Amino acid sequence: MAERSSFVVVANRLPVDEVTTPDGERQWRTSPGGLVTALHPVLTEHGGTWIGWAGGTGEAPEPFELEGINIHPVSLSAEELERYYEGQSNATIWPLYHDAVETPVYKRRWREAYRIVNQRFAEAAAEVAEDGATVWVQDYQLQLVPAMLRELRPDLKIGFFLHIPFPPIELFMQMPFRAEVLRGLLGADLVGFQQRLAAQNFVRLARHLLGLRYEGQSIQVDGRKVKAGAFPISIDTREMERMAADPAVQARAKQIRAELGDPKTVILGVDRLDYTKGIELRLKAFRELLADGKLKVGDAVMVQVATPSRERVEHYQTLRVKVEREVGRINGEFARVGVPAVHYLHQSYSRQELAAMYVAADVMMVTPLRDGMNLVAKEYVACRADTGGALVLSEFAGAATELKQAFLCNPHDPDGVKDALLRSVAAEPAELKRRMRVMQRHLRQHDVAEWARAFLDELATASGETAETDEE
Ligand code: ADQ
Repeated sequence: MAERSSFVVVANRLPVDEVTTPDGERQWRTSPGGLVTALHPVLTEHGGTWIGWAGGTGEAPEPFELEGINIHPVSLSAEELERYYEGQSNATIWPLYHDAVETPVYKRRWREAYRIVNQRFAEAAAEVAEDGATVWVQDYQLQLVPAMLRELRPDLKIGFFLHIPFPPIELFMQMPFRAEVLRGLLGADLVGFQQRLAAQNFVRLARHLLGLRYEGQSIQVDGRKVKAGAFPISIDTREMERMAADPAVQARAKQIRAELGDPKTVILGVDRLDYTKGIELRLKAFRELLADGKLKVGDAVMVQVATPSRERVEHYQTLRVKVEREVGRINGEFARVGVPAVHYLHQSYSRQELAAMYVAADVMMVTPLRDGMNLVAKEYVACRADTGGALVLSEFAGAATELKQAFLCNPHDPDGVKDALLRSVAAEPAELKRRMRVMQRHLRQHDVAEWARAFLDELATASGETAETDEE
């Protein structure tokens, strides 16, 4: 019998990795990440449980406790991994919710697997939640869970947070099982989004698709009130600042610059290798500036970290080929022996190494075509306590709503991207300092702990039942 908890987090992935110790023993470790950092205090205070997939297929490991958190693994078969995760989550919902920048693929068998797996997560939550517990469901892989869980356990307070954008009505309406997904989300008492516009898309959709009434951000459904709201996620700002100030990280940053040949301008990109991140367009902008003679190899160097991601999904395989072709083309045309124009790193790094790269970079390019938030942009700003460095940021990243002092650009306009990059390269140190300071102040106030607190406070006050049952 699993431990029962008054606070339960339900997310596709558990915040743990299985590692092999030097003496060959298999052990669980918490994996570093903003969500676990933010929720750790709440989870340990309440003897909380985290429900999720542990990685790997077949039978799930038994529940266990790690650093004060009850870990409750959920199983996925190889077929479910392919259909629920790679298929429905990452080849249907992910592209659709990101403005269909890649064509979403719709398959009946993927939807069926998504339902089955969502039901399994809901049942796990129903099993571990105490009477009247708070359950916080995370992200696009689990949108049916709130309603499934409410059906099993009407006594619970259920929150849902979507980490990715929520599309406008016209796009959402493409999805074959659209009403089921919307009803799934409406099972929650509070549905949180990164952006105010996303919350608006959601309430309008509820009226358009299901004829539900709303007032402000509050939807009337089955005699209940469902609140929608914007809760922009953030980072552990202090921790990031501390890491960047660490003498070992500072020394490593100097070493990185030296290894790059001490160029005038180091331009950095750090992204999961994902078609939403605008990696190709950034490379193209850099190539055109080299071709125009506005930037010179040796003076300027680009480092693109592209973290391996979703490698079995076709969209991602095609993207990798395109990005690697573009890197090859740029180096082929512009590099000299021993002086590449672009350093391309298809690898994962430790938090420290990433911080050293941020410290080493003069310009950070974050140019997604669409992004829920984009934490890389916030991490870069937090790492630049020296107030050097410039952030070039797409208007289509959620982060642009907050980081207004970045060099903002429209990623669909190549000339606009080139212009923002050139302006950031040419900016005076005093101007960069002024911009950085304002953004840093913002991130100190709005860190990930504040994000979690704001959501959970709002959920605690969500009233649930209402007297009216006035659906149209
Ligand atoms: P992601 O699309 O994964 O997140 P992002 O917010 O940038 O995008 O987060 C990526 C994280 O991975 C960052 O913390 C970054 O430091 C880390 N990372 C990237 N490359 C790495 C590498 N090579 N090695 C080690 N770490 C690396 C989704 C949404 C975003 C939203 C977040 C959180 O798509 O819009 O901001 O969730 O809600």
